[in-house]
Amino acid sequence: MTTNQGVKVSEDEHSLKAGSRGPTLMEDFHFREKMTHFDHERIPERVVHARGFGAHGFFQPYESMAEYTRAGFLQDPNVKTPVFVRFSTVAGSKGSADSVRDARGFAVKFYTEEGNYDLVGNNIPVFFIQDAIKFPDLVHSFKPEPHNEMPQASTAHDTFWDFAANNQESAHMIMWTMSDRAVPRSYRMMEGFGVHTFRFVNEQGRARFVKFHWKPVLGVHSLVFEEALTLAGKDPDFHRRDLWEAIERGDYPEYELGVQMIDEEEEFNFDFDILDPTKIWPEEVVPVKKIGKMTLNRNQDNVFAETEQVAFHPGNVVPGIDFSNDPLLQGRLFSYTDTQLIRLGGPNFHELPINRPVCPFHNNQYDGYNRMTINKGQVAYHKNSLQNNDPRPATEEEGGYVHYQEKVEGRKIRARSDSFKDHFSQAKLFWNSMTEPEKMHMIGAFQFELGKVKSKDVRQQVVNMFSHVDTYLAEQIAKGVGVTMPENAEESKVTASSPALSQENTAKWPQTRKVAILAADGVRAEEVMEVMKAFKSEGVLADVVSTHQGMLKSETNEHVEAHQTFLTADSVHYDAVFVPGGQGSIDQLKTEREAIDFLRQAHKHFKPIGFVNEGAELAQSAGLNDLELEPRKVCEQEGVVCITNAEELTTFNKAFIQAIGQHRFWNRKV
Ligand code: HDE
Repeated sequence: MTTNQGVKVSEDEHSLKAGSRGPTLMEDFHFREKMTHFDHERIPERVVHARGFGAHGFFQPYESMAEYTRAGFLQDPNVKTPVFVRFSTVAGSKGSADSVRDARGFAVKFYTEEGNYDLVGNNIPVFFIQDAIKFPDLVHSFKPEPHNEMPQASTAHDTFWDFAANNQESAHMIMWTMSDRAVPRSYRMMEGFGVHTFRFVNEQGRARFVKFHWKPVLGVHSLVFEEALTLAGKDPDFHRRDLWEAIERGDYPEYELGVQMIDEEEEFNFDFDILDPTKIWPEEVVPVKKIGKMTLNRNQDNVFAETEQVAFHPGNVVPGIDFSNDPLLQGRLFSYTDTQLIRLGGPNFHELPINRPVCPFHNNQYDGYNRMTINKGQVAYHKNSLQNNDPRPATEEEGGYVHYQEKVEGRKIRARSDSFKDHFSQAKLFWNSMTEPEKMHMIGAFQFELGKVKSKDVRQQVVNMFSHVDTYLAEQIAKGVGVTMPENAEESKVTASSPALSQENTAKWPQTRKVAILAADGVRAEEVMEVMKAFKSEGVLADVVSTHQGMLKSETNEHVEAHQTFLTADSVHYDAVFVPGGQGSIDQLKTEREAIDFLRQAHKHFKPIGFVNEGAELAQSAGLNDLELEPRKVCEQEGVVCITNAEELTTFNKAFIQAIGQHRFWNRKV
């Protein structure tokens, strides 16, 4: 151990004192240095997206995209580009819970050979507002209210909904934030979207409009809201833990990069404005072309140095990727550097290890707080003769970034295009695309969020607003929050739907799902072992949860290890529950309230449940049978897999693992 000056430290337990019971001495430079550094350990948290977590990985294209873009990292399927991803919530402070209802940030930094490219997206493809000048207002409305700083990490309060009702361009995004998308099961099971329209520009200078998508290989899956609320208390780190552990295990999260492209000539061929960030390009109208895959395969070494100090900026682009005139994007191009200046204390944050490009970089920018580069030489200006005009700009052929020469003309005016004025058609498209259970979740979300709003007038305004989207939805919200439907309410006439918007149409896999095995002394060991073996071969994870940790004694005196207890684990930590047989085990579990609650909750949250032999008796004690007296009635319910004869365990394993892959059984009556 040394001081920051490199002097070896001989003692780090006691400050220097005048006598062992005397006062501390000013000359204790080691104490002063240690304490001063500690006093300055915090930097301002991000004004939005404060709570986040990152991981390293790489991106590899499937094929050359030369026809569409000259971006170097999209040319050669053999080239792997390193990436750093930071996932985040938006509204909460740095110490808030992971599982709250919110949009999630999905920001990717590609360290390309041509410089850093940042795709700073969200898990929702649209945004609340259409013009960046309204961003401070939006954020002030959803952050805790200024007079009492409540509530934390939640839009369930008056000011947010007051903003929504008085800025109705937010309608579409609110539909998404009230949907299951806002309570993801895992960062590994979320889509990502660039949101804005960007441009791809190829070698010949031809441009196309482009939107970016990340599609998780594991599919898109969510928590139920009650689970998210419980997790906020039981495990505020739920999402970061899930990501960290998956990478540690070698279950590397993968996301395919997709692009939607529109030719410049087709810009006006749609019934929405393609520059409007409150609109999607429905995938059924403009297909998503999958062009590559990102794999996250390395956890960060130090969260502060990486997650906290990483500085994203939508303006970090490389040749071949350019901007559009989306007024939200244009404003973001200013905001990100500006915020880093205050957050990271000066203009040299690009020199921090996590932000440094992997290619060489040089220019005439000098000095400033925390300058790390030691620039050499006499000259710091362009053009010069003293240094042979070095560094000099690169030509386009040499890879110099040349902005796309879009022709622009117009009067200076503070206004929004009329083509941005339809706020309800795509909100309705989203509603039409949901399955019944998804719609029910949304109604519940609206009733919860708006139910927390104290102003009846604001609640009424919101119902009036959503009556322009869908009558049934608005009626249900009105009913839940004690206001009335407006007279002459007129819902959107849109009847189309976009199946790609429903999570029910997503990929479904059992891999990396977590199962709780409920057991106690007397459990039938071979059932546990055999099922666990089958889980392992399918990449399903399992913990034995019991009344105590350590070894359980099985029916036949073998040992089964309990990894968790009913105190350390909760059903919300798991995707499924398995109850093996063994009369002794079941008889004991029947008397344990926590075991009963565990099972009841998993059932209520629509999770797959497996019972083997006597295991099903626990369902009876948990009341899963709708007060039916027949214990095996539960086995007829959706997503409940049972077996009576231990001989048939292979059949059980197959059916149960398939059910685990289904994620949830929304049509189960609970
Ligand atoms: Fe951001 N946003 N944003 N944003 N944003 C920030 O930059 C801003 C918007 C997004 O993990 C800030 O470094 C404005 C849309 C992510 O570090 C700030 C507007 C989308 C992250 C900022 C938007 C995003 C941020 C705060 C409206 C989805 C976290 C701290 C014009 C496409 C990045 C920071 C990370 C962070 C400004 C709207 C995504 C203040 C002005 C739309 C993922 O600069």
